[in-house]
Amino acid sequence: MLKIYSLFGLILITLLSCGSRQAGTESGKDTPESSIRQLNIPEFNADSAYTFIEKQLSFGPRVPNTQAHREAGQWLASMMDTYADTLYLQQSRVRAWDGNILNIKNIIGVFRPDMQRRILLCAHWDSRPFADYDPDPANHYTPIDGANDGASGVGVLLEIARILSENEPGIGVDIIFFDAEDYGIHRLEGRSDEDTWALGSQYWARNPHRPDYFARYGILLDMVGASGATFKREGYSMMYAPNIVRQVWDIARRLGHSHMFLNRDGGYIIDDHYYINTIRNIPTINIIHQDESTPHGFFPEWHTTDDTIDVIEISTLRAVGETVVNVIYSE
Ligand code: AHN
Ligand code: ZN
Repeated sequence: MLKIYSLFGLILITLLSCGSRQAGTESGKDTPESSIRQLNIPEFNADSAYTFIEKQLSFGPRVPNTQAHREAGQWLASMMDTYADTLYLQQSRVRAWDGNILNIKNIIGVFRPDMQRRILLCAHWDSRPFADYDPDPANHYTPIDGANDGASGVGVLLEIARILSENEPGIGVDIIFFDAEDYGIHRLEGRSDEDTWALGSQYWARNPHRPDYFARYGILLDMVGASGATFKREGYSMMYAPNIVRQVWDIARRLGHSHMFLNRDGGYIIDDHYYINTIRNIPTINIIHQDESTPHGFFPEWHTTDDTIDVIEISTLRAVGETVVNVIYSE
């Protein structure tokens, strides 16, 4: 049924693009090749992405081993199940830095499993158990909503999953929502143990959903929804996947988003993409909001109780979503 629907969509797109080419000829206009191709790129609905963020927040902070986390995980899996051709749920237990054993669930949607050529898109779906950068010390062990830090990337990717279900891509696409990215060591522990972060992606990188899994490249979205967001060329992305950074930033520029996708080098961030690069050898970039004016280098509300829906701006979601959709449908 899904295949028939996709084929119908393809025919419809072909008819539409023929129609517009004729219109251009009739009016005597010389329609450039690029704008004909542009017509075939589906529209990213940023309002829909915003609604997906609100829904994630409605469960409460998505901290591993809590009821809100279980319920949010079930909802995300059911959404992915309606959009993807194949759903994989990867459940495991991992040991966190504080000794807690976390029940984690990576949620994986596969689009066009028939295709050998694939790309990987990912974000983390958990939220941080402690607001350790909150200006009020009373909040330093309070879980956060993670509207931008977590939910924004997932919201954009759920909207992209919806688009993929209605517009068959020319390449296989895998969307992974990683768990337990943000359970990293508390700031007040006074030591930086980098492997305490990104536990879900570390698990997946060592145990991919298919043993022989490979993708040509990957894109991680982290903190992609705040007002005034700026995305610099992140260090490990440039180390492992410089051509992908250039390709994505170039598409963003052509779409008019150069005020967000800056041609400047940012810092090196240990994040889910680090383990995909180093353990699975899939060149993967991180589109992540970096801000030099804050003490930690991220958006001002990072790891505070103020990372709520109020920090989210539709135009940021649109810029990132449009860019990734264009990357997918240019393949
Ligand atoms: C480190 O602070 C080592 N990594 C930050 C990765 C992160 C946290 N992304 C979102 N929250
Ligand atoms: Zn975080």
